[in-house]
Amino acid sequence: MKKLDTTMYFITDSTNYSEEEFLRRVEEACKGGVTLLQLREKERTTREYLALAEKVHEITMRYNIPLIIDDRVDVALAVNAEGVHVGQSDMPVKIARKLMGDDKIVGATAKTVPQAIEAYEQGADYLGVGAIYPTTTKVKTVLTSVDTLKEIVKAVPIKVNAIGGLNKDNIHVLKSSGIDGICAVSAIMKAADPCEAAKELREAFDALQ
Ligand code: TZP
Ligand code: MG
Repeated sequence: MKKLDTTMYFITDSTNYSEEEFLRRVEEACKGGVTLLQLREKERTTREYLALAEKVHEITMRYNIPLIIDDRVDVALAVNAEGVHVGQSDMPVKIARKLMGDDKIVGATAKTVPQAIEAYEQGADYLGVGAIYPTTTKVKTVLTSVDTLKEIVKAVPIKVNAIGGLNKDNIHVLKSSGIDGICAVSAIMKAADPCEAAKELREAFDALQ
């Protein structure tokens, strides 16, 4: 059975960290109650992505947290990660699903209801919807309104997470949106204490339910 709990979805960004510090932060976040972790690397060569993915997977497996690889089905398969996440310019969900098989997690980015329905119909297990707020993380994205997020939640039967600029002090706008969880990069990655930050974010999300 596929284990999929998207409640506290931590997406990593190794920019500006030594590998040692990056891995330490990843492990601290794992201790703080992250339920799903995505390795997201935009600048690395395939070989570097692979090497880092292996190291991150060693950590996530110890904490029983599924590892999702951003963009790269080949890297996900090579390290036997638990899943892959594809955006609108990446491998289509249908092909990612075919390559990954039914036992793996396939997640997709959706910014509109039609994109959400298409991703669901092609076999996505969850959707990341946003950006809800402007973000400082390097990403090509536009803002998605909370109203659109709510429409997406109603339109598809799979898990839906909000993403983009989210932190413990601003997620109240997501109350009653029906989402399954939140995705965060900076709020955890750049925190003085990533373990505490993950815990606090999770508590703030749980308090909305
Ligand atoms: N997709 C939409 S916003 C975003 C991605 C990958 C980045 C979210 O990063 P942060 O730091 O949590 O705003
Ligand atoms: Mg992508």
